[in-house]
Amino acid sequence: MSDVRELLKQKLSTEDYNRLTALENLKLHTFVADAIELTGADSVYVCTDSEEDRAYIRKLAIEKDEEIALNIAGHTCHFDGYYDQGRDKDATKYLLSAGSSLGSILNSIDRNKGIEEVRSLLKGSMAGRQMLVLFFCLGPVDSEFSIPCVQITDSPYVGHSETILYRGGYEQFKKIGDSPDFFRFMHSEGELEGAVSKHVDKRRVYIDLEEDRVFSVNTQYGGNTIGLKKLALRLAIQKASAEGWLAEHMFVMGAKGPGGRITYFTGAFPSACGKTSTSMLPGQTIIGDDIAYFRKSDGEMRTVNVEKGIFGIIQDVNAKDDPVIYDALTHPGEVIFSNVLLDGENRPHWLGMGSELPKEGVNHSGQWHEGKEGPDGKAVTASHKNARYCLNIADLKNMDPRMDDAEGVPVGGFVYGGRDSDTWVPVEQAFNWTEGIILKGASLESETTAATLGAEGVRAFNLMSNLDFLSIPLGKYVQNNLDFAEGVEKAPLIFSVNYFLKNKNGKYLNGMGDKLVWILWAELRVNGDVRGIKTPTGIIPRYEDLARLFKDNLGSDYSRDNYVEQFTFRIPENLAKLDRVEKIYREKVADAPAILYETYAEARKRLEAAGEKYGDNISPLDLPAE
Ligand code: SPV
Ligand code: MN
Repeated sequence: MSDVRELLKQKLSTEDYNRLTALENLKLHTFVADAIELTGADSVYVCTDSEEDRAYIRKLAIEKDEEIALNIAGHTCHFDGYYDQGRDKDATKYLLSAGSSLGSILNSIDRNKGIEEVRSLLKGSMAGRQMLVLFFCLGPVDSEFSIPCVQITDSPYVGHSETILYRGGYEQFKKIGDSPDFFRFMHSEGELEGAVSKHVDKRRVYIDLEEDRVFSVNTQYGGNTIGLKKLALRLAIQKASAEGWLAEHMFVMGAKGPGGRITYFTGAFPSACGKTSTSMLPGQTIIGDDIAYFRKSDGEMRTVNVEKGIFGIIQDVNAKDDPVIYDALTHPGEVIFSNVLLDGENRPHWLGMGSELPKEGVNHSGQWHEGKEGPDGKAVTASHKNARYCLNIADLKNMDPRMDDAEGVPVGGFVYGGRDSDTWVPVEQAFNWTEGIILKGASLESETTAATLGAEGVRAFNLMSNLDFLSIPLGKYVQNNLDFAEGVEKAPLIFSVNYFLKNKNGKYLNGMGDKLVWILWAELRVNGDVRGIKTPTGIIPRYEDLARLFKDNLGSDYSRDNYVEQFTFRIPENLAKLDRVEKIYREKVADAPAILYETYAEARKRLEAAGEKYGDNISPLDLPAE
């Protein structure tokens, strides 16, 4: 104890020392002292929840050229390196001790070897730099959901992003006293070239499940560095599994029903598949767009947004399709843009923003002009496909008033969706919780996107859209989801949605705005207001209910032909999908629960019987009423 205090006293200014030791937590002090010794930081800044401290981090980000001030007050732009534009799945690994295993799908490395490797990369990485120590809280503060976190980083951009994305946690740390129950994140961007990480080939994100801590080095991209985001989700999934709650890659939004009724939905979509825009549907309210925790209390399933801000994909955000975000991105307020195109007057531009793009400017590749090729010989688009914005949900006009409710909000429905060009209908309700978790969530597939490094457009299995973040064996995770409805009086209904369905000629069958109607139909279902039509795998809407919802909410006439084309049930594609996912479970998920195979077998029987009766493609008009 005295050694740790001694080192902190030597390295910290009196003020920073007093701030840190006002939190009387030995595990915390030891973590900071170890980081100082390891990284060789010159000085340490201990950030409290005060506005002055946040302002200091913002200023530092600009002074260090990690952010550029833009021409609207409060707006800045950050660039990540050319090869550092998404989550690096290959370099992200769990540190596992001999004898423990997470199954063959999850990426891991021997714990001792991994710690040694990542610590050697972190060694001396902050020489000549100031180390930032920041405190946050996952979930609302002073709540059963709260998880206090400490982030160490040498990147003011990472620190700044976190002050936007997470609730302050310095005061929360005062309340936990000497408790060891918090998450720790240590990040260094490593050696820089200009203002970007130089050695991305030595990028590492190592997750230590035994110690609830994560090391990240030689990278700046948010998904690899912002500890409280996907790094904490991995720790939270393990913690939730041990404690009997759920941590999910889900938005939380309020859908408005008749008479001003609000029904809360949570939804899981792989990155860049419409998750944020669903959480922001026009006329509805948002609680969160990315990560939700779930707990049960008094027979009710309740949820909170783990975050308080959005780190969203900017491509295709425009005044017509995403008016609420577009408004926030074009008015004064705190916004960090990343990997967009800046023109000569420091104005941000991005693909799909609804206006013509400049022919030249500065982007993640440096000076850019139309037709430019990157160092890898690939055409460089004006903005990167995974370019993002980071802002406070409180700055959006549609924030739900219960955003910070320490008790969470009751969950009416779960929604699972992916990029699926040929199988699922636009919306379908599962027959019950078990079928929903297995046939919808656990069977989710999606075509890959620019949110992760690597090839795009490849159909990939991604259960609950949470595969990238699972830190427990897959079968156990599915079982936890199945069990979670136990003791809940009215289990949420489970829906699948598909915004990406195409016809046989490759044309999208739906407009971007149609998702509002699917969610409002789900809202009516949760409240028992409309009847439906039975398919082999669930319940789909009747034409007349959709026609009314399209008219009332989008002012459009929804034709019966469109309905029939969109909701024609495709038997061979649905069977092929079951074959694909079942094969993955059989070959790669040793602990898959038996009920999963039983449910697949039942669904297959129903699909085959329907195929025999009606043929391969079944018009919804031929299917029986519920
Ligand atoms: C996602 O990719 O799912 C995101 C952004 O929400 S990241 O922080 O990269 O995970
Ligand atoms: Mn996400």
